[in-house]
Amino acid sequence: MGAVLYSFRRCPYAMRGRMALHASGLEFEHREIILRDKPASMLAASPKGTVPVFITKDGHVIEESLDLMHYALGRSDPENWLGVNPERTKELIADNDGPFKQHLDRYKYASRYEADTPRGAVNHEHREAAETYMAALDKQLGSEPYLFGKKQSLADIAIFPFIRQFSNVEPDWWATTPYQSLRDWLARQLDSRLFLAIMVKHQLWKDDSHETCS
Ligand SMILES: N[C@@H](CCC(=O)N[C@@H](CS)C(=O)NCC(=O)O)C(=O)O
Repeated sequence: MGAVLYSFRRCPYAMRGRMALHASGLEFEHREIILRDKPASMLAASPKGTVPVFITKDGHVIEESLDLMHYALGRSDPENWLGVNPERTKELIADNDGPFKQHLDRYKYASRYEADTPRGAVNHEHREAAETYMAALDKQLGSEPYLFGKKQSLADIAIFPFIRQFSNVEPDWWATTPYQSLRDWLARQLDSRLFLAIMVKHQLWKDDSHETCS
């Protein structure tokens, strides 16, 4: 069997994995899933039930998006994304995946975290708390197009899908924020050929419709 990726189109973790796979040129079969109905074959490979899940052609299971990025780029990294400022990259991604993501979830899905909060409500305290990270990224960008200067690297790719999610909660508010460099950076990434390529729509994967008779 060839390599397989289980993915969900709108998941920011899956997006970063797909971008690294795309950049590396590795071949794999894309299996699109929905989170409320995960295929048994995915759960058999990775019982923790999150996407992305990548199964290499040797049957090795990669179930963390950052591991997948490192795996793919470790195979082939034509633009040298891994070589750029690895220490600072690690810090920026840790801030994203840790405190920023916590605030993002609590801002966007307030009802999941607070009793008596209507579905669809947002929490502006968490939006405000998340802004510390926006300000840090904006400062990191300065007047450069990417986080580490003129060249895109792992940090940009790993982080922007989450900023996209944040910016989409209240787009009118986002448009008024003072983080001009960050807003330009996000717009640049969303417009990129790489992002458009990994956002193409796939048919939903169903285990049973692919079973063969024997
Ligand atoms: N640490 C994981 C997190 C992946 C993750 O949480 N993905 C979400 C979707 S964006 C998921 O699959 N959640 C499971 C669910 O909602 O059932 C990674 O980096 O790959």
